Amino acid sequence: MPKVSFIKIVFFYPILVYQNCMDTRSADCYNNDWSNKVGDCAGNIFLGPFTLNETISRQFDNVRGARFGFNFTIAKIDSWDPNDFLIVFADEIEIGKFWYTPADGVDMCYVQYLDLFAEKQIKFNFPEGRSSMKITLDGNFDEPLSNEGWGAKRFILQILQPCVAFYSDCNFQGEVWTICSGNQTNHARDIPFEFKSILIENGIQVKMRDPRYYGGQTQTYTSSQYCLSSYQFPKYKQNA
Ligand SMILES: [Ca+2]
Ligand SMILES: [Ca+2]
Ligand SMILES: [Ca+2]
Repeated sequence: MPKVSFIKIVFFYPILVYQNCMDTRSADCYNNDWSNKVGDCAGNIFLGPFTLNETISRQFDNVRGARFGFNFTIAKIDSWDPNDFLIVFADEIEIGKFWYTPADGVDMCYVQYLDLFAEKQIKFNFPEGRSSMKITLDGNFDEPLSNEGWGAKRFILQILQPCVAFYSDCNFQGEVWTICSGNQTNHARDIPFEFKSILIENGIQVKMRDPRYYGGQTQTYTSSQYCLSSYQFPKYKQNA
């Protein structure tokens, strides 16, 4: 057995984190985390309508990535105004802003003003040090629901550039050290502390070996490790 230590991570991506309310009348559109308000536009259900400065949001925990994709279908109900928009946030970061013109849409439902469903695909970078995000849809209309409203459905969250997070304490606590797809060669040379827990998304393999641990055998982890007994690399050497 060669006397080397290494960490090697095999990333498979994109990783699907979440999808919800995908079909015309999906049962999971009802009473989910975004909103318990469900509208129906000519048989197509959606979350909403919401208006003025109402928001809907959902918290995602234990997600690690440097880059994400968020897709959803926006519904614009009963508006032909040029000054109304919807902003999408990931935590405090604005990741999308959507405006429509008075000519967008056709009247399909509710009162006689224009309605529209449109798919949106957002790709965005996210700070590597975070392990959760709150996605918020913030609708900006200046008139009440009797006049206009926003809705949304077909939510998909994917990790486009996944990361693995190593922690100095059990249960993902303490200091954090991150390796992301695309940067592992640079980062794996300087391991800063003993690992007590590792956050690993589905589909990622983390391989570690050190002559002093587990008889020098390679350990392969394919799911999160909540409390490792001990794994402190003295120094990194390139995989032999
Ligand atoms: Ca209006
Ligand atoms: Ca309408
Ligand atoms: Ca308006």
